[in-house]
Amino acid sequence: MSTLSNELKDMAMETGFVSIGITKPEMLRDLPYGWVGKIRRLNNLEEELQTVKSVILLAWHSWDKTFNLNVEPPKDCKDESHYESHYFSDEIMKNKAWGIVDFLHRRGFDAKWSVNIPLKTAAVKCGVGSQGKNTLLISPVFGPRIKLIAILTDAILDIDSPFERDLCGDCDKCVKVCPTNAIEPYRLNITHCMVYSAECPGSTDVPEFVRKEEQRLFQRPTPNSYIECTRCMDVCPIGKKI
Ligand code: B12
Repeated sequence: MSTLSNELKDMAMETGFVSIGITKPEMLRDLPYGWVGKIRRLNNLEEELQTVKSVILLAWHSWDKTFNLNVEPPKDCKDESHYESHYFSDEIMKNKAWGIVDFLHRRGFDAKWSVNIPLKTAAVKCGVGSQGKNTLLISPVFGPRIKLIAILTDAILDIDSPFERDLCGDCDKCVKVCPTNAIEPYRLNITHCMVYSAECPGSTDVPEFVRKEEQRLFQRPTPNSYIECTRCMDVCPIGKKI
């Protein structure tokens, strides 16, 4: 393995990431780019970094529920330029990823962190884990209780093999635990997921019963914040003791 690939992997582990995989853009050509519901547009790699030659996928162990805290702008905020929202685990990961991006910049490479590419499918291609019945990326060590971020760079790095195994087997705990029955094995009915309901408060594609369950079940520590539902993550037996 090249010294740079090794150095990056060591650095990522020291920074606090728990799993790192690397792949090249050709492996990610047929990923689900485009709009996911009305929430997010997933960009292709070149839209994120035109010179991209390698993709580094980093997983961070999100061991506490509060990492799923979402802080929204005040409801009466009309000024677009002050319109900010923050998702706690994204903020932590971006900070951690900056160190690695900076290291690549100092070596003369182009590099950028991104949460705008399809991270779960990319993580499978990088060998980090499999997509489970809850559609989340399941690490063999930490289960789905990980968050993902990518670093795109023009450095040419050694690539890892894709993850080939299915880790779920006969287990269907995540399918059964969802209060709104949003999960079929390996497929999510997005508009039935309470997280979608919370993230799209004005959207008309969310059924009334889903809105009601979201209002009833979501924890709201302050008027402008809520903790996203993680039932289909929490129930997964893989890696639960860690
Ligand atoms: C949009 C989005 C949402 C939407 C839609 C979720 C979805 N499943 O698409 C909503 C708001 C509902 C949502 C909810 C949640 N999200 Co979200 N979300 C995303 C985002 C931005 C894109 C996801 C995506 O690619 N969707 C596109 C669809 C097409 O992808 P897909 O689910 O992989 O669909 C494939 C499979 O279903 C598969 N498939 C379909 N049928 C079949 C059949 C078989 C047999 C097989 C094998 C496969 C298969 O093919 C589809 C196409 O490839 C990512 C961040 C990112 N940039 O990737 C975070 C992300 C996926 N979310 C994350 C999390 C943690 C959550 C929540 C737990 C909420 C929370 N606390 O954050 C819930 C979990 C709900 C769930 N079970 O998915 C994490 C997941 C970490 C992990 N371990 O995987 C991510 C990666 C964010 C991050 N930075 O870490 N999310």
